[in-house]
Amino acid sequence: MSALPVSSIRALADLHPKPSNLKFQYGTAGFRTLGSTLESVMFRVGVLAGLRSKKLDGKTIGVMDNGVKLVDPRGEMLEASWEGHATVLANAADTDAFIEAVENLVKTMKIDVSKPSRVVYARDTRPSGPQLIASLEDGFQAINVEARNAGVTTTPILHYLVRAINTKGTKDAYGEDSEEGYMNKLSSAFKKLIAGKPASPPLIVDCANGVGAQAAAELSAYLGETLPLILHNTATTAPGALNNACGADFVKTQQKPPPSLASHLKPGQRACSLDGDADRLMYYYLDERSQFRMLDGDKIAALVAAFIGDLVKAAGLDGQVRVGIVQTAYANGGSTKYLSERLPVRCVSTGVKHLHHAAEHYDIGVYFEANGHGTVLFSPETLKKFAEHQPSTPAQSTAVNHLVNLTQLINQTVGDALSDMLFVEVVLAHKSYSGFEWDSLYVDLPNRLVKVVVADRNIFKTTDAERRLVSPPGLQARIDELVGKYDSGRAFVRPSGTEDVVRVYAEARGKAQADELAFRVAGMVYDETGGDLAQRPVEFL
Ligand code: 16G
Repeated sequence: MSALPVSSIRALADLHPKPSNLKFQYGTAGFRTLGSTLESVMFRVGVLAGLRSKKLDGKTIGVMDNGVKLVDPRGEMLEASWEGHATVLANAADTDAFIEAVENLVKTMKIDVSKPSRVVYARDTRPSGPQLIASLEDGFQAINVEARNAGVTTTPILHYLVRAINTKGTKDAYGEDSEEGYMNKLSSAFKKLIAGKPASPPLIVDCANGVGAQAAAELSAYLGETLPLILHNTATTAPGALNNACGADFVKTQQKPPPSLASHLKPGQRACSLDGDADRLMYYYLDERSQFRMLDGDKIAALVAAFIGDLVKAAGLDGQVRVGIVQTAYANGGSTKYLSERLPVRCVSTGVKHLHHAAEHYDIGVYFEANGHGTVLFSPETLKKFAEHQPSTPAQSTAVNHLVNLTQLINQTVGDALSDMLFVEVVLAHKSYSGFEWDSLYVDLPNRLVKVVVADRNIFKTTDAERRLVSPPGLQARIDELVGKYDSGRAFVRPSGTEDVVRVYAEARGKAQADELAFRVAGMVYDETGGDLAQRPVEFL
């Protein structure tokens, strides 16, 4: 077993010292902090990615600079146990401490450092990208990683690439390992799925001034006339434009379209917003009275899950292929009711990794967060069933073909706004739905999300997929008592995984009641932390 190249690690680590006043944490979506403070983290992630690859016998690992995320060989998010290792490495105070942490990791994880290590990495369009990538590349160099630069691309495309690289030439080959391969795979599946359907009117796509703009433009060229896309907010190089008054998060939290679309959106026309890194999707339209109607992750789940369920039945696979849904506590009660009357539904903690893992337990697992992040997973056995199924009628044969094409259309590695957008368009075309019919599948309960700035969010501990508090003691009972007074009332409190705040969600039969419930619970949360009522720092999302 050869040894760690300590002197090379030392020389390069010295170039990327950790700022002494900062503490980093590999959280729900990687390391998230300002790009300007991430240089040392990038370097260390480069080393860590190399070690992870060595541990997995030279399989290719992905690294995305955006939030700094690692991607495991099947294109999934980094295995949870390694999040802790990432945090330890990132927080080592100086070069000596870092080398010691690396040596510890190698020892405890029994990593054979003589194994090869391979990484594919990409960045988004933010100006901090090139400098961060240079630090990452130093990390690769420090332990001799065979690194492939995938350039500027979206997070979901990087996830796709990782899986494509690792499955190349095997029976599980996922697609050609290039951005063109991704575009080809999605667009050709889309064309097969909508063959014979009337042409769709153009779709407005708000690209959040992020990297999705580039990918959407490329995809649009592959789709041609089959789906005319009108791209907006494509200013990827304008400083400060990313997600500013546009993008999926803006639409979801403000419950209105980006102001930049105001003069373009006509009543009835479909529009959607990607988020900055193109892993979340929100649809919306203006009704005949020009009222904004939002079709969020819950509505997407309802639309696509029912479609898949119907195809499975039509294919004659009912009873053999189990379709299930995974949501979080943020799913609107209206959607949960609608879905659970049709299919099994599970609720898990917030964060894609929780949804993804739960979805793997179904033959076909549909998962979406209300915020528009989600996808569909087909188990390997299900793919085999599709391949071996002997349809007894032409209708069954068509349905199986559609299912197979869906497995090609859907990015099964992670939520992918562009892939999800194509999927939605397929279902709308098959059902001849406009936004209105889609929206009418169920009615959302009015809801309100509030965030509370507290002294220490760590005193808030939850159970039951974050739906109930176990700490601070007694608070949940008081919330329950209050919620009981509201018609269709529901509320929960959880500490954010990405910000130093506690979030309060409430829903009720009427809008005023949902607002009131959210504020009263937020007040309880704030009082609990011993705040001054007069200066209660409650902000709205
Ligand atoms: C991250 C998660 C997202 C989750 C959000 C919750 C991933 C890739 N992203 O953005 O799924 O909804 O955090 O944020 O896992 P919060 O904990 O601050 O409410």
